[in-house]
Amino acid sequence: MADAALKEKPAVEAEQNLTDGFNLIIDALKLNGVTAIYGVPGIPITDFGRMAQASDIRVLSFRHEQNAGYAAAIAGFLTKKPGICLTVSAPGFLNGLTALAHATTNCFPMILISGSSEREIVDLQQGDYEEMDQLAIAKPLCKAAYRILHAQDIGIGIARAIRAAVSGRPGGVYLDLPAKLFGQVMDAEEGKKSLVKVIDAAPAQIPAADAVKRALEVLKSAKRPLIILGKGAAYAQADDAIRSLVEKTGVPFLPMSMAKGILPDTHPQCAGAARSTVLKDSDVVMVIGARLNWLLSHGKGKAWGEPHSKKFIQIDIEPKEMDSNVEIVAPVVGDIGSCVSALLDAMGSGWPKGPSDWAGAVSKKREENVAKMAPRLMNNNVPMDYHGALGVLRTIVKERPDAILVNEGANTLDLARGIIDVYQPRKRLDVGTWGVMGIGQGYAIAAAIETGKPVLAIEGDSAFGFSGMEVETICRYHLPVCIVIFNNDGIYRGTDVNPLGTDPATTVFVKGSRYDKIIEAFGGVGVNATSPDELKRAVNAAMDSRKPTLINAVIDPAAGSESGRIGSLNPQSKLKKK
Ligand SMILES: Cc1ncc(C[n+]2csc(CCOP(=O)(O)OP(=O)(O)O)c2C)c(N)n1
Ligand SMILES: [Mg+2]
Repeated sequence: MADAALKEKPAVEAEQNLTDGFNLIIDALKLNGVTAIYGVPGIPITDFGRMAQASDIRVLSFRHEQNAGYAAAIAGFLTKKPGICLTVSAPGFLNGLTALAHATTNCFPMILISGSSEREIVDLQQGDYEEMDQLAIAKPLCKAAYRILHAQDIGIGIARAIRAAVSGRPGGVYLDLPAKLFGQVMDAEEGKKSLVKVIDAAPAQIPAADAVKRALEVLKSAKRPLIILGKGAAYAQADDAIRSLVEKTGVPFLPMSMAKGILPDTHPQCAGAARSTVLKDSDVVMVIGARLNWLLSHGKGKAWGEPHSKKFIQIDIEPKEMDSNVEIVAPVVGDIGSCVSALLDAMGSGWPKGPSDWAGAVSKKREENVAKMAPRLMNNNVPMDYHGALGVLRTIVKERPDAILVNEGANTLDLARGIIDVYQPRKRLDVGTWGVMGIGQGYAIAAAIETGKPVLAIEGDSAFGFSGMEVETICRYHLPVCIVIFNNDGIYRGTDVNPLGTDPATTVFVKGSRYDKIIEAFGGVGVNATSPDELKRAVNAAMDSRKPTLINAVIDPAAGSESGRIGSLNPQSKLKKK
């Protein structure tokens, strides 16, 4: 369709004064600072991708749209600008949709741009090529969904999509571009004038002075205060202000997994290794850019030391977040940067450090837990267990704090999150709110593209499989990505047996698989590592060389536990299992 539209162009001299949908979309994206597009080509966006690449936008071609979508989502988190995913109609669009929903759930700004088929035919359901009412399907899964029908609306349409994605609480936006739009022509001068450069796309939202005062009064009254940092705090890029706030208060802080590194996990106030103690025993909790959802046991129950009551202060850009699970006695609504600065200003210079007996008790608990863990991390067992392998990777990350860590799996996720310290903001990227498998290679690719830093992706063998084919993409673009697969022959464990002895058990894979061979097919470096020493050597070599590398880390199939740390979420029946 796009090709046909191109052929319909008028005579050469008239053409010089004309522009078309292809060019206007590219110009609009470039005008708004878009530097990369993640997608999969095909009708009607193949030529668009070629032209975008020729105009010096980086166009990363993936093997599956879901992975391109995850790349765009995490690009949004890393840059505070919407990550762009580009897909073909119906099936490509649907493949990208999981990532769009993931971006929305995780509050990452992203725009899924999808080509679509002829409106007239789709709306009469006459069976067009890849027919689907994509706009209607996307709507419930994103912050906003728009369709552009006319070339003269491209500027405004893209401006709306950008603003919707990044303003307020960020999230996913869908932009529907019917095939015909790309070939539409208009006067070039008029077209240029129709483009919109979005000014102040995510305006600061300043908190009310009363709200700030109330929050500080509650914090001051605390005997056992706690600060929880969520990935919203990492997104805000207000790292210095957050660090000042934490240090000025002297309050122990607990980072959620993607907030690790805003302050280093080794900071004396970090309560990461005393999580259950601080949740249970704190009396006032200041939640910054985190939600009291399942990941924080909804702010209530045994984990929070009930029946003792707690007072919550919450800082969030979204007013509806307040009182969502428990009462918030001091809501502070605004963007994290503005809120934290306002708190710091209102604290002035004579702010008293939080109670020292409490801070002392928390750090004692932390030291105990760290000491308990230490010998397990130094074990040299063969086959490796999670602790032996992660102990080595922990040291490597300590020595290379600017590398970006991508992490997915069950045991591989939960144990790596606890064991590997993070030292800088936005260096740990993981499965997020849904605990979704499949982010691995998409995240790794976008992290390398957007930051230029080396990436260490630690993935369970099951998790890896969801986006494994993108190893070819990593090799094709020569990205500095080192994938370590924790290969325990399956999901959670590789030891399950089907009692009937017919098919393999549902959670196990081919035993002794050599994932390292996969990357060799594409010219990358594959290593089979059976001991912590081998693993260490291989990862260091990969990080030094920046060559695409896949290390098959052989883990004892019996080492993991069901569902990692969240086994209690599995439904149980009173009836005995057959
Ligand atoms: C998209 C998606 N599908 C399925 C799941 C269910 N699930 C949770 S963890 C997991 C895989 C765990 O195995 P692995 O990655 O090998 O980690 P391990 O525990 O073995 O270290 C699966 C399939 C999910 N979280 N997301
Ligand atoms: Mg596994």
